[in-house]
Amino acid sequence: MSKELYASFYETMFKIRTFEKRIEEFSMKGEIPGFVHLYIGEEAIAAGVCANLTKSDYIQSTHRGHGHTIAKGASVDKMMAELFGKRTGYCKGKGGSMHIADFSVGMLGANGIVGGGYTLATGAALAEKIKKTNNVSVVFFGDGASNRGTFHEALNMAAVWKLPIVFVCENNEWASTTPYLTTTSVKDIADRAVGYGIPGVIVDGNDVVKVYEESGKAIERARRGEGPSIVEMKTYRIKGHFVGDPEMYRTEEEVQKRFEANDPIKRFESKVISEGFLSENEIKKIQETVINEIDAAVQFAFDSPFPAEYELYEDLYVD
Ligand SMILES: Cc1ncc(C[n+]2csc(CCOP(=O)(O)OP(=O)(O)O)c2C)c(N)n1
Repeated sequence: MSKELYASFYETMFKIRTFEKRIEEFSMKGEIPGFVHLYIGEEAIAAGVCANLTKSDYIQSTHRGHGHTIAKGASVDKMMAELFGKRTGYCKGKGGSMHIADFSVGMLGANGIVGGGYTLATGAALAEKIKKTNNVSVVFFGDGASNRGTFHEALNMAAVWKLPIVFVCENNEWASTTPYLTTTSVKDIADRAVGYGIPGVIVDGNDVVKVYEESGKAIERARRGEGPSIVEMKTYRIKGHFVGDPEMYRTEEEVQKRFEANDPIKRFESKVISEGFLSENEIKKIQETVINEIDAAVQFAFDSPFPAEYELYEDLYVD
């Protein structure tokens, strides 16, 4: 563990948080079209996992994908423009929050289909195995998504062929309005690994260092050709399922209590200060740089044009 690594964890988590807060603000004002699912409170997972990856490794994301995309190194300018529906965005403003991809940094895509990512990520891992690279593929998924059939199909194939893939579960205890224990057969989703003869580990998903270390072991195992693992990150969904969710199914007190006890950024901040890795001043500097970067992204989105009407049917098919 080095000062640089700790600073980069902090920067990534703070960038995700700042991005999400701006998106929430504009979405509430009705300036962002379409559904938006926020990653606030889960930043340590994307930051810790992606710190183990290079640009030639792949990730496959979910409907709650902004954090993964930022942590993998995508442009916040193009993300912001996409969310605002502008022509300079990743999908020329025609895809929105759940369709952002950037192959240049190994980000294969967010996915509006719950459980839609497993088989794509498994395919990417198979391709890397056939090409004999040592790249790995990581698929993020929620507790709700672990009950889809695609989860089990992809796990079985990845285990049988020892593919270089890691299944990272973000167990935030909620699948939309449903508490996961009412719909999931096991308390720990990592236990499902036993059925496929692969390792399954449970990690405090709000501790970025633990996330980094434990996902790192699974990623290195996959890189060595020893096959897939499930890494279950225990976390909690702080915001509504989507921006605007009335959240009739839980109390504000419950959410506040969980956030105060477990905010991954606050926890990491106290750790790095008390252990002497970063000073308060250094943290402030990181915050200022990040806020400027996100402000510039918002400005970029504001200044960019909407796509023209004639572009509506473009980019639907390849030649
Ligand atoms: C196949 C499919 N079924 C249902 C939905 C509607 N839906 C969107 S998100 C969601 C809940 C997903 O929960 P989870 O996988 O735990 O992820 P989280 O939202 O908690 O990050 C549902 C049911 C969908 N998008 N796709």
